[in-house]
Amino acid sequence: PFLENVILHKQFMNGEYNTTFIDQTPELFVFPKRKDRGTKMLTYIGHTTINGFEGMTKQSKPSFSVPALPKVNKLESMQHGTKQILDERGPEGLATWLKEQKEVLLTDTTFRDAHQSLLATRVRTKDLVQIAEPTSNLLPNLFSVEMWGGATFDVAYRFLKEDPWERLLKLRKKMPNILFQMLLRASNAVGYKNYPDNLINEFVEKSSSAGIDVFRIFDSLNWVEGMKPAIDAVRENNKIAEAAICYTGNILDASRSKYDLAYYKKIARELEQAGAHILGIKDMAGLLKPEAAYQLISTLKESVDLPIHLHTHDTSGNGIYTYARAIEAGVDAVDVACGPMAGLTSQPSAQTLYHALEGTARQPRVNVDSYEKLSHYWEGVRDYYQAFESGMKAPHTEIYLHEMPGGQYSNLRQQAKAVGLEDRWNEVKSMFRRVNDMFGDIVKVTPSSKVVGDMTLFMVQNNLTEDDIYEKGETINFPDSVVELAEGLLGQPYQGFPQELQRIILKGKKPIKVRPGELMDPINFNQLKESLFKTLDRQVTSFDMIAYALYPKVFMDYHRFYESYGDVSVLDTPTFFYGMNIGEVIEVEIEQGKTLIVKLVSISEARSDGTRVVYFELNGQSRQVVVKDES
Ligand code: 3PY
Ligand code: ZN
Repeated sequence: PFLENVILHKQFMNGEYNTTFIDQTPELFVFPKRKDRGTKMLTYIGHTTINGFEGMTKQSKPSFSVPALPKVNKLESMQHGTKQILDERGPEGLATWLKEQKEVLLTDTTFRDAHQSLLATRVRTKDLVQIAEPTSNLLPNLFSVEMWGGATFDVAYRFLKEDPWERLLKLRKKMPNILFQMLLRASNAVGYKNYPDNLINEFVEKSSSAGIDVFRIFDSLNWVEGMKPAIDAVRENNKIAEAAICYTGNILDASRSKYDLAYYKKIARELEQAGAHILGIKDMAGLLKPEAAYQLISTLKESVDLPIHLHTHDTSGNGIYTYARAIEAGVDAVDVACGPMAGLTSQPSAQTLYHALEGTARQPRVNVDSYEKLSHYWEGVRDYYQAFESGMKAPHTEIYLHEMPGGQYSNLRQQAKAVGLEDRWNEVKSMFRRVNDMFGDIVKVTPSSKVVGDMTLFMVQNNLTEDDIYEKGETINFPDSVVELAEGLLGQPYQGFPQELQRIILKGKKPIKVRPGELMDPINFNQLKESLFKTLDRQVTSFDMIAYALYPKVFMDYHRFYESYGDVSVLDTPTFFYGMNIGEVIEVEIEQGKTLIVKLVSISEARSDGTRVVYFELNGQSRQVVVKDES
């Protein structure tokens, strides 16, 4: 507990300490009393009931209907799928198999990008695990299930207070027949900056052994050099390297020639050379128009020998038509989501695509009735997360102007609101595009999209025009992420960063030209293990070490939360977000076969110290916890 106090201390975390820090910081010697599992859980429920869930407007728990789980056969009778093909034939064999299929194959993104793009990535492991076995049973012909990576890793620790590795392990057990796919931001892993190469290797190795089969690897600047370490790591682990090109601009617009067909063809060939098993086209903002999809896929099919996997977002409402044209051009697989989790900023609907392709030779070989059964479940689950809906109600064609990625739209809107720019949202959108042009028409996807977003808010908030930047730039302190991009710390943008702007932003600092990973010291995992062991006061897993190395503060906050409240992933989602209503009874399975019955009996008035006493019954016994009322 002492070391924990040290490492968690604000001054220590900010690096503001010297040799007198311990002597002059008495609170380091105050150790919290350890609480039992039941008390921790009741404290969480009490806290959430009184204070609400962080970042959500407090309200009493609405009544939700229980999401309908389809009745399906047992795990033993599950039909073999792509996972078995990979196990038998290896990644090259699997890629060959994919190319041989007449029907278009489907990746279902419901467990990852769909909720990342519609519900701020908030879907919890509990709601995924419940539907995992039915999904595996009902959809054995899927190419893959995208269920990890992107923002899910960070959000799990940061907001959901659960361990993403556990999500992976639990789902893998329940879904043994379908390939598991994740989104890997190449050298940025599942974070927002470049990491040392040995951390990328360790991440890929551990996620492979925990259950990931297909790694969709992309670089936020389409810089192939930055993708090579991740591609190599995936190949070394005998898994499938799906190297993706992020689709940017509009190949149909002759006046916008930076990202033309020749550009995509060249990168595709480089990725094939670099060892990709599958070529991914990642249309993260939904900019790929139907005719462009036809031309792009036709060209790439002629240019490389790899199967091609297309990902889009349905923001404009054109998603199905885009897929239909890509399928005509011979695309091998496309990404869809289960109906109630599809459309708008998410992927196009699986069922809609199925019906759209009726009468064609390439209609996917999935059972559409099965998809409808799963839909009943997802309709119910989506209600749980209504507080995280973006508010977008209709197809949004303005995407073709501002080009914000699907997952960023609602996020940036929230950020804008947080800094008082809610009423200037239209201005923010057009500034986003202006910043894109100032940055030389840049690929925008995490994390480069975040940099464009940071610069956009910075300019709108400070009422800066593009001219102001060039005229007064010397006196402006730009956001850190903008400086890092200009410095080359996210890699090299195609055709370079505009020099004049780079000079203004860097103020004399020299940009780097090499891969940032080459300049970083490798992580010393032995040392990290030792120091984490002392801090956490428990066995340290490789999973903990990777998470800490990726984002130390987020991981330590999660650890501290866990110490106070225990494992909250066992709670049902309404209770997790809203707490309980007086008189309500819930069941909580804290481990297999061990269920607690919790009743919220009453809550006292706030006392003079600002705390309230929350009275529960736990398995029929009276229990009370004290909670600070933060209102
Ligand atoms: C992510 O990196 O999380 C994305 O989904 C990018 O599109
Ligand atoms: Zn996406």
